[in-house]
Amino acid sequence: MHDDLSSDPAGDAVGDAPGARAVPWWQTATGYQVYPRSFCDSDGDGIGDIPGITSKLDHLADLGIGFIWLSPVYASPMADNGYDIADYRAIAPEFGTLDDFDRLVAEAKARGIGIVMDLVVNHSSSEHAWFRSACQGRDAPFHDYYIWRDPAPDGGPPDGRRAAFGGSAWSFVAEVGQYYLHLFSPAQPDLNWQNPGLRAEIWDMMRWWLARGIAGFRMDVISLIGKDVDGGIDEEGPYLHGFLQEMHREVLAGRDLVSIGESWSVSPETALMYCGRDRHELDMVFQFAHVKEGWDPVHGKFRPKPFDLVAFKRVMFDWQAVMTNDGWNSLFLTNHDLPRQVSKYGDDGEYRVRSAKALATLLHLMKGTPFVYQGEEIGMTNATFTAISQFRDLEILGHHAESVAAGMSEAEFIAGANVNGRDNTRTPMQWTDAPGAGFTAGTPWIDINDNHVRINVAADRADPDGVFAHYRRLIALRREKRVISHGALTPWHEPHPQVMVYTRDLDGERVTMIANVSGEEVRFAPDPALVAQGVCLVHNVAPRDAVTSDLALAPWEAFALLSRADGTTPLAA
Ligand code: TEU
Repeated sequence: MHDDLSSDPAGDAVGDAPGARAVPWWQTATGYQVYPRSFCDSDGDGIGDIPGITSKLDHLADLGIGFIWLSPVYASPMADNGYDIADYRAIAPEFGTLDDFDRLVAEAKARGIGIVMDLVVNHSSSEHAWFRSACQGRDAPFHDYYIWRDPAPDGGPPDGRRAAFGGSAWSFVAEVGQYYLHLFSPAQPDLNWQNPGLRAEIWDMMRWWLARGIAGFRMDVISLIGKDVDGGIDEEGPYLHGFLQEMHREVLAGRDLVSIGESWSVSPETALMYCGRDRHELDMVFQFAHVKEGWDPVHGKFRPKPFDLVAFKRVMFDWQAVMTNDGWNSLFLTNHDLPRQVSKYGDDGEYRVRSAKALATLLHLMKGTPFVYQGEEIGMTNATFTAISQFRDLEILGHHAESVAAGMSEAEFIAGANVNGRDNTRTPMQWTDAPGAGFTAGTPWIDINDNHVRINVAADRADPDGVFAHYRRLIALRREKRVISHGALTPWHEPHPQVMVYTRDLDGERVTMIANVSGEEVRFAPDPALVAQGVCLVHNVAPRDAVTSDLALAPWEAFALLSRADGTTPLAA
């Protein structure tokens, strides 16, 4: 949290450089998201598990990350791969045991890596004991832990709310004679945050995980918890910030941890309400404005829009501007709900390696905490499924039925799912070129990408110019150079349709980042104020020791130059 100035996710304080202002550890650390089902299967059942994660910690320690965001590992019927929790204090048997979890925390800590748990508390699973009880009748002990409303006069749902994964957001329970609210799927009933007993249970559960030594929480769809059901406001409702402040008082305050809220509705106007210094709520939010730029405004994600660099820059730079003096940005292009970034924003063909590095460079040198999604560090690509039977995601399957019923062709839907669908990042991690990709000795729960014979951790790490080596460099730069973690960001050449440019300045040092975000060579004349001599910090084509007034940028070329503010070479880089 902001008020804690210690500096190590694993809990053993590491001092800052003498004279430097102490900063929270998560401001110089890079996060890494593990999607347990698809990371590493230690027992051959085709499903990744916790011992599998522990066995790969050296890979992550070599990468240099500071913490793992662990997608849910709790007991769950897995309707939404664990984002439907049946018991908040138990581990799903297919993922392992609490002992396995404690071992993961300890082994990670020994490598300076913290474990950040996914907190999914807008809703539980319909198999949670609370919900089973709640369905027994209006007087049942946990009935009020969920959101119930009477049928409309015609017996139908109380209102027209649609669920994120298709269909009405209300389902009827005959024993109760009422509908319950589920903003995602019927298997994910929304919890009633108005009930103080429910909130107390959640605070207690969070403290229970913190006592096991975790480093913080990523909070699933947290901007939905303050909803005003009858007022029809779900996102960023009137109770949201009161609940987050209560959470801070009850659980987060005074502890050395990181808190990251997921919000699909947060805007530059509301961002500081979550993570402003004086708010005492969260450390940062995941925002999705740049993601939604890639969706059709009417038909949504399954009818993708071509990438528009100018719009992308506008979103990213707006968010940088809002957090100039307060709050903190999260930086990511992908996660388990999004396509692979090299396929979505880069070129997963001829320039796969180079464009993967360019995207990493332009993202990781901004101000904020970067997140790497498993496989991104070797440039893994989207899946290319050809039949609906290959998909596993309930969002894709739910919308398939609705879209086809609304007249979209099967082929168009599958093409859209291959561009923007959630299964793209859920195909198994590609460790080796072996059958099973080093992920499993059994039959994987979802098809492995055929390109694992070429694209895999063993091959990429054996290459000194591989994607992994580039990420490793970027992650080390953030830890080591204060101008990268904390320097002020200035955007340049915002209307340029192919090139992204920004500078970072701190204490007389300047980093200039220039990236050609296209597969063509670009002749580019930087603003005279950018012309400088310097030391190349990172590059993906050839080192450069200057920004000249006339640059010929190779396709997807990206580099960063460290200079003094007056444009001369620093004495020591
Ligand atoms: O995602 C929130 C969310 O809103 C997404 O489901 C989003 O709507 C979709 O991906 C884009 O169309 C979180 C989790 O990250 C996701 O995996 C869960 O399915 C969801 O919450 C429900 O818990």
